[in-house]
Amino acid sequence: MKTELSLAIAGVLAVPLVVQADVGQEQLPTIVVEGSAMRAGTFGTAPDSSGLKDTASLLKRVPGANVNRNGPLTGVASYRGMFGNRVNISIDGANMKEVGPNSMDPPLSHIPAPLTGKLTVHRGVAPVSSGIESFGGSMHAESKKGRFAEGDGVETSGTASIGYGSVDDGYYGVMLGAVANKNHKLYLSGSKEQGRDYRKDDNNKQDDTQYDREAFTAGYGFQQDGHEFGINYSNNNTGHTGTPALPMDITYVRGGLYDANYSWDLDNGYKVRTNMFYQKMRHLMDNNTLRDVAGPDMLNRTRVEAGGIDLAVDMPFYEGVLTVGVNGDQANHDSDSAMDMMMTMPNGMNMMRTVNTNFFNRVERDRYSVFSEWTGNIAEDLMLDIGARYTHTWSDAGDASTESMMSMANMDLAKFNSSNRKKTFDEVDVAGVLRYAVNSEFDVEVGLGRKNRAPTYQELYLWTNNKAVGGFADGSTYIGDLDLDHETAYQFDLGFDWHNENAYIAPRFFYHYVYDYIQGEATTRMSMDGSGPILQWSNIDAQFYGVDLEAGYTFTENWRFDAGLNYVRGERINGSGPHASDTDLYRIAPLNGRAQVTFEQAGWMGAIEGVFYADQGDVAGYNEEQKTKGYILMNLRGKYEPYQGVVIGTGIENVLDLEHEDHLGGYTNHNRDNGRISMPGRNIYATLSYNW
Ligand SMILES: [Cu+2]
Repeated sequence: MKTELSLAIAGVLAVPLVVQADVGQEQLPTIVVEGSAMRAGTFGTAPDSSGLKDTASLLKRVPGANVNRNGPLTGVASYRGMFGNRVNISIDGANMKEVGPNSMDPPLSHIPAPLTGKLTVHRGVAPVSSGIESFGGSMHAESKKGRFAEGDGVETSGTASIGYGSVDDGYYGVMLGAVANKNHKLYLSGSKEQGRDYRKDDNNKQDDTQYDREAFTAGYGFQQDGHEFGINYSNNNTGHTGTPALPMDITYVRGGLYDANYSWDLDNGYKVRTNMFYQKMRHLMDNNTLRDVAGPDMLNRTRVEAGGIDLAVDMPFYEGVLTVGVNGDQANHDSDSAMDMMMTMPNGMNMMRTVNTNFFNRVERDRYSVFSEWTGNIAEDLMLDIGARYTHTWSDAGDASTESMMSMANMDLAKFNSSNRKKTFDEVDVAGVLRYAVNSEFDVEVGLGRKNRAPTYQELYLWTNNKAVGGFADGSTYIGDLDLDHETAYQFDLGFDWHNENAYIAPRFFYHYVYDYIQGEATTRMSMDGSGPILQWSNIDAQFYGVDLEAGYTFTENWRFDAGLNYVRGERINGSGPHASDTDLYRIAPLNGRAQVTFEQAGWMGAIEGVFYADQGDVAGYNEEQKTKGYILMNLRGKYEPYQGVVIGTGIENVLDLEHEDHLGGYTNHNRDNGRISMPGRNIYATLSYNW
């Protein structure tokens, strides 16, 4: 049994029931759900239009997962009600840092979906080996890298793919080529995606949803006698791209990720795995290139420079494998904004002036972590995966500055610059999963965990009220708090999995209690734009519970039915103040599900898919979250493979052209008064791909 991410330190020892949902041809990213009953080809057997969007779109097909959609390329991963920095995400083994203080470039947006080879999601309590701060879950995306030759000669491999979608007149083109023998591999890829504002119904477009991105990767791989080495560079150049749920749009996100890994299989169960990354990105956003808003023109220029190193050793221990590892990373953030403001000059005249503010100056957040994990059989039919991790987080921020003449901003600034901003957090994570094969058709799994998360730099260092809060998109204005504690979650997960030759059903129940959950609390300040009280990040207590379920039935060789259902509830515990009785947490997906009937025969495939979202009335009071109406969408998908490796995909999404709003989407222009952003109307799409 081979680890899914053999080279990344985040690699997990494969457990007996890792099921690989190999979604048909290689042109589609493979979705791997660790510890899932998801059968081969459950959802996503047919090419869909997600090739025109980011990898995060794939999460809608993963039990318990979802996407906070802040823009066409800005999909923030959500898992069982937790999202953003609460979910650990690695890209090619690197824990990438966002250059945007408002998460305009969440990690899963770094590699376009057509260049993503595999997305792995840990279901239930994520093992400690899956990364530092796997607080709300753990996900790993890997880019396509070509393959080594199987014979003695030189072989080439690659992918070429194009696609078009009508709803936004969007297209993409992707090419990856690799030349390799059985020991060496060189590869190069490039992609381009572009689309206009999408149609939300017959006659209307949703403003601010155009997108434009180019990406390329290049790399080299080596394998011989148990040694594997790889070096990879991935570059992302996102141009004018809307993020309607945020106060500004992307003018650009530019930069790249260097990643190198090495592993050595020493036989007899011993293995060494290392991974290293370095990343440097620049970003510019503004509120007047793509959108037309009342109020002052603003722009914000940001930079990130980050790096990390991981090392793990696997060794046989009792009847299983013991892994011991260290992880560390560092990130440096800077952010400067400029706002046009009317100012009263000393002579009494009013003049429009540009006011510069250095919001985040030499902000640093470093993590040092060690872990140990054991996986093996403790009895016949009884598997245990148990681990512990210790993490030390250190963060600091340099002096901020502003040209603003507002007295409140200058008071905040003086207070921040005279405060001690060096913060350290020490955290111990533990996770254990016990899996019992009751018989060949029935498994039971119990998971227990204690997971921690240190505050983000925005939660600590946002020294005056602002909306750059990690893609929260709730329309509110926030202030940071230098006295925040880290969050500690106690997690319980119980899964059942019945399966026989023709059918499966696998429900999973979970309960999480979170001490010091970080959420906004009202201050006495009122925001100037009428969006209610200014909130400050604060520690509260919270609980999450719910169930996610997957099921399927194979009628005949050609006909199949698959379905999934997700329910999660998040509540504050022991609240006080004006919203004490209104305890629901923010941005929790309503009850939702999907069902698909698939027909497959001799190179042809067709599917009808129904997606359903219930009303969401359990909304957060503290940030005046708005309720949403439920909806049902119908999608039709087809696929035809005329020759080996050539796949034509086509379909219609939202066949009935229903105007609908997603509870996890935000408000137009980050303003609750504008109502929620509409999701795309009917989309007719076609894709063509060739793999060799
Ligand atoms: Cu931004």
